[in-house]
Amino acid sequence: MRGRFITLEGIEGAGKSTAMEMIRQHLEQLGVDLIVTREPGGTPVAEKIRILLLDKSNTSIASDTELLLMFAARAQHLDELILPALEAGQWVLCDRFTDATYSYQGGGRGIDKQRIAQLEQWVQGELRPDLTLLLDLSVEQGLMRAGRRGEPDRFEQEPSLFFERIRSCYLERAKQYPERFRIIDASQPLDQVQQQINKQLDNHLSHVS
Ligand code: Z5A
Repeated sequence: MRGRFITLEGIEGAGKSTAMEMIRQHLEQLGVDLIVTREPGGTPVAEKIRILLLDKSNTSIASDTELLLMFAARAQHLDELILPALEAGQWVLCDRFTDATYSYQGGGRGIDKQRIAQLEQWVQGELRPDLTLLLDLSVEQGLMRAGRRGEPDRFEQEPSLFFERIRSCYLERAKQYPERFRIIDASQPLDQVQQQINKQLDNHLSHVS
């Protein structure tokens, strides 16, 4: 049986890295054979593309270049890691996926969503996540948390309006695809965020088995 594909999304400072670890622990305790990965990245070549994308000295990257690099990294990631794992029956937990492209390059940079949809179809075919956990909180709170982490990367240097557009786009997508999106209130203290996430994972598992 094909494995399940779970993605985690949210604006800067939403707590994805923290949540990834909680999810990994919870699923492994339940006996799930799990691979944990991230985008952009996840394979040696895709990680090199990630470095290009996050390097804040690359001030002249055009929006279309950014979009194509995201999908180039994704094509490699799918070919080398995600698809073989799913086909082998493993579950894949991925820190960001194509909803981030719709939200950052579509919502944030203003690229036409139809163009993103064409690339999505080309690179992924019919593959979509089975479950997407969206960590949602205000931009103000997210940027305050992210600010505690030191040097900002190329995206983190953007103004708060950029992240407002990204958050709106994520929330629109959650409305558009209610069958796979679950919104987690990430403004809550960590133990409550963990409870919300575990509840959604248990619910998802109960429908799989
Ligand atoms: N990007 C894109 O544009 N298009 C795409 O298609 C894709 C990506 C796939 C890299 O992503 C960049 O790529 C990203 C979007 C773009 N933009 N940037 N930058 P990334 O996921 O690697 O980068 P990130 O958003 O900065 O994620 P992060 O570093 O993993 O941060 P986070 O997961 O949102 O937060 P965190 O490190 O877990 O938590 C931040 C701080 O808050 C930390 O001190 C925690 O201890 C604290 N925290 C977390 N949760 C809580 C709660 N509940 N209460 C209090 N404090 C908390």
